[in-house]
Amino acid sequence: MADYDPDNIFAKILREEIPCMRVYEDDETLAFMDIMPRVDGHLLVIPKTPCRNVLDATPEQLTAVIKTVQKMARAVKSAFDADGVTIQQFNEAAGGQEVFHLHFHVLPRHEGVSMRPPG
Ligand code: D5M
Repeated sequence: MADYDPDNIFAKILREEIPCMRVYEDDETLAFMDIMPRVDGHLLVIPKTPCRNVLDATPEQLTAVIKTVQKMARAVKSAFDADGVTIQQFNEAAGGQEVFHLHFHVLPRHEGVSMRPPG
């Protein structure tokens, strides 16, 4: 298992070294808007403590993050009057992960509307 890089982008966001559009935080987690949104309202949820991905996460980190994911999923479904919500999560480069701090994508979805391509 690769190490946690304390200089990854989300660690810098947590240290407020780079800005983000914060939508929610509590003692253990932070939610902010994705800088490359694949649908309107696309946000990310991360733990405040170092964690590379699900493969490295403690039960406490997973519990805290999934509780915030559920809160955010309900919030964006209501705020964007969505028909559903996609929750995505990637682990390691081969699994599609690009930023190596645990994060879940929360995407409000509307019937018949596709996600925009990445990038
Ligand atoms: O993709 C990482 C996700 O993180 C991708 O959707 C873009 C997003 N991203 C990258 N940098 C930022 C900043 N600075 N703010 C907000 N969102 C960001 P994944 O493949 O899940 O690792």
